[in-house]
Amino acid sequence: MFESLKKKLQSALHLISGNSRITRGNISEAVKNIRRILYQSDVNFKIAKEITEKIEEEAIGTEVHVSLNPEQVFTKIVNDNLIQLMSCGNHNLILSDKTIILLIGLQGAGKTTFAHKLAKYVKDKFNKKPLLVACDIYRPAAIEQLEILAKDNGLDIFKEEKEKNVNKIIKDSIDFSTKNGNNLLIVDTAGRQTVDKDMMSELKNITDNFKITESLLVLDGMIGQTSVEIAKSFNEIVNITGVVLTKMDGDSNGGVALSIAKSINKPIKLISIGEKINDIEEFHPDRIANKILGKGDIVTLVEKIENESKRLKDDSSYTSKLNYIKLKEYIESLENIGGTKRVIEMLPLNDNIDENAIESNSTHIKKTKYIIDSMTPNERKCFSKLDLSRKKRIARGSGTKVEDVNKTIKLFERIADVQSKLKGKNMFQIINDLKNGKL
Ligand SMILES: Nc1nc2c(ncn2[C@@H]2O[C@H](COP(=O)(O)OP(=O)(O)O)[C@@H](O)[C@H]2O)c(=O)[nH]1
Ligand SMILES: [Mg+2]
Repeated sequence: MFESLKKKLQSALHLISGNSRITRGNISEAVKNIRRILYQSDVNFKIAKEITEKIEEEAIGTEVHVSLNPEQVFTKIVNDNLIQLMSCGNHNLILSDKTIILLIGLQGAGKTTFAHKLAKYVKDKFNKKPLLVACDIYRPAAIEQLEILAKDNGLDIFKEEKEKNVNKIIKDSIDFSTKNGNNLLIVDTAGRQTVDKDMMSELKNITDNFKITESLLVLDGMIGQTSVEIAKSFNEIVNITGVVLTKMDGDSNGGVALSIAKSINKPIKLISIGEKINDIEEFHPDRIANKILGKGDIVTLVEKIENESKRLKDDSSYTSKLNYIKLKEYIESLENIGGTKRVIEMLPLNDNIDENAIESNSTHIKKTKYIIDSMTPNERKCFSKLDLSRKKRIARGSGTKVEDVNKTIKLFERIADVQSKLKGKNMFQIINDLKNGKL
């Protein structure tokens, strides 16, 4: 996420390094660069001009304390301004006793996929019992798509395949939710290829007739500034309460995330970062600014890890010694968090990351799972030493090579070593200690 924006901005900020003071001269070039980078990233001309003027003005007026270097001070000014740019009202989801969330947007924006992620998110985080309501009645496959994804993820769904009146479906779904004990409705509406009158009047009709808690506009983060125009059109007809940006895992240049709030005066509430059910993140302007400026997003990482530790039921077993069963569970947790690459993205690493090393690491981690699956129950519990003949058998069974098995053993030993040094703490406790400043 934001990879190219991040790289470019960091090099602009480096222009300040080596100077003992911030002066009009040395910041003007950096600011010019930042403005150019923002244009290239699809930030609207006027917004880019305003924010960079503000950054320049603040930087010139800043006295640099002797213990800080000008680059740090300048980075802080850019950081504060990015946060301000993305901030707009309440970024949290509004929930009530009987919440109705309407998902609107063009076809292909990611509404249906997002509906499930949102349902899982409110279920896990707020203990809600969501009901997915199928209101895309025009595409025959749309209801089926919603239904399959709901079934895969154990989510409740309401559909009326023959009904052609969307308001009637919503009314019936509300009645059904009362009987079924659902306290949050997620209404998946029909999109069109472009903004058109029929779609808008259908949406207006819904918002006129029901007490909608949140009307969330789902926008494809890959389509750049066009999304601002789309957002404006939707906002004129339906008073949207927030924005969801999807496909933020792709090569999006980040401009929409930076400028949509200022363009339409509505907050981004959530973002979608992939096609899997857990690929959903809250939108916190400060965390995003940190990410863009290469300071990582430790808070989101810790939250994801905490969710994972909740998911693993037998938490107490984690305090005991490492074995291969636990190693496999760690790996699965890592995958749920988003995989090695995403975890590294969330860490505050300033240096350029070696993409090839991450790739080979990820491949090995996948192999490790197959290798552990091919072990006998006793081997998994580390009750038997892995001699060459056992290694050969495991490699054959997992479709890997003996050297891969050796790599897995090394990985196991490294983790076990770190754990013993940290007095038998598991990785969740280590992260928690880090968060609480205990390590
Ligand atoms: N990579 C990626 N693909 C996504 C994301 N969200 C949705 N998609 C894909 O985008 C396509 C359209 O999504 P869909 O939910 O059917 O869009 P809808 O027409 O608005 O309901 C599907 O192929 C999804 O798998 C995302 O965050 N990342
Ligand atoms: Mg859909």
